Amino acid sequence: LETYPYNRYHPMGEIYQWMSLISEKYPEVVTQHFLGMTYETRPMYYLKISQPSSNPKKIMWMDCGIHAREWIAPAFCQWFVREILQNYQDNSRIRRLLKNLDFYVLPVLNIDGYIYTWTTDRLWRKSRSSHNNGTCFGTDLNRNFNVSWCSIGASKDCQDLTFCGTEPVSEPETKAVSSFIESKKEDIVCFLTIHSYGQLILMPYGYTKNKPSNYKELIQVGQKAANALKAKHGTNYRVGSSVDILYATSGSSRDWARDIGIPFSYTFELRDSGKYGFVLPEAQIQATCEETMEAVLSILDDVYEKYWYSNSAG
Ligand code: 0X9
Ligand code: ZN
Repeated sequence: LETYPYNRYHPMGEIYQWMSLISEKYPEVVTQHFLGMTYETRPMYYLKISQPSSNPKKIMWMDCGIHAREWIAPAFCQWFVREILQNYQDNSRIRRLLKNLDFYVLPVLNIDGYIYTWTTDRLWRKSRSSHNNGTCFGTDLNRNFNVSWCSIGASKDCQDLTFCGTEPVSEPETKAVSSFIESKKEDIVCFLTIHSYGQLILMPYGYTKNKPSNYKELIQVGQKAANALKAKHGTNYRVGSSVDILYATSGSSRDWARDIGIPFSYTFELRDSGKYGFVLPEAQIQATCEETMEAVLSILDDVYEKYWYSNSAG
C-alpha cells in the first residue's frame, strides 16, 4: 500500500487488493462493504469513510467508473480516498467535514466493463450483460436508472452505445446502487458521479429543460467548485444543467438521485476537453485528481455550511 501508485491506472485486480489493504490499514476510519454482484458475478464493494462522532451524520455518495472506458474516474475515486485518509487527522478542513459527514465511495461501478477495457476493447463503455440470445452485449448503466427511462438520449437497440436496458433498473449493477441509495436517501445530502471527458460540472436534469427547485443554489455551488478547480492548475470547466450544456439523456443516476430527493446531485466530466478524450495519459492523472479534489471539497464545504452552519435553512 505504501508503494501503490496513484498516478497510474490500475486493473481491477489491483483495485480490489487496494480496497482490502486500505481498509486493513485504517480500520478506524475506512471500512469495506458489499453492495451487490455484477452481471458476471463479481462483487461490488464501496468504501465507507467515517469518524466516530456523537453528531448526527449525513452522507456524501460518490461513484466512479459507471462507464468502463473512463479510466480517470476510478483513478480519482482512489485518489480521493487516499487524500482523506492521509489528511483527516491534521487537516482541519477535512476533520471538520468528517464531524458530520460520512463519505461512501464506490471506486468502480461498472466492474465487468472496466475489466473488458483492460482485456479486450479499451473503448468499451457499457456493462457486459448479454442480449438477444448473446448477439449483443452491454447496457449503458447511465441510461438504466428509473427516471424518465429511455425517453430521450437513449436507445432501445442493444447494439447502441446508449442502450437503456430492457426495463428500468434491469441490470444488477444499477439495482445494487439504486436499492442502496434508496435505503439511505434520508441521509444522503450529496450525490457525485464521476465521468470523463469534457471538463464539465453537470446538474440535473438531462431529460427535461425544467429545473430542479434548488437550481440557483446548485449553480452557485457548482460554479464555486469550478473556480476552486481552476485555481489549482488553470483548467477551465463549464457548469450547467446537463441538457443545456451537454445533450439530452434519460435514466441517468444523477437525475434519479435528484428526483428521489437528494439535494446536491452532480455529474463531473473530468479531463480533458478532447485531445486525448477517454485515453487520458497517465502523466495527467495527478494534476487532474488534484484539481478535482479542490472542486469536490468546495462542494462539501458548501453542503456542510448549509446543513450545519446556516441560520435560515436546515
Ligand atoms: O452520456 C453520458 O452518460 C455522460 N457523458 S459520457 O461522455 N461520460 O458518457 C453524460 C452524463 C451527463 N449526465 C446526464 N445527462 N445524465
Ligand atoms: Zn461517462
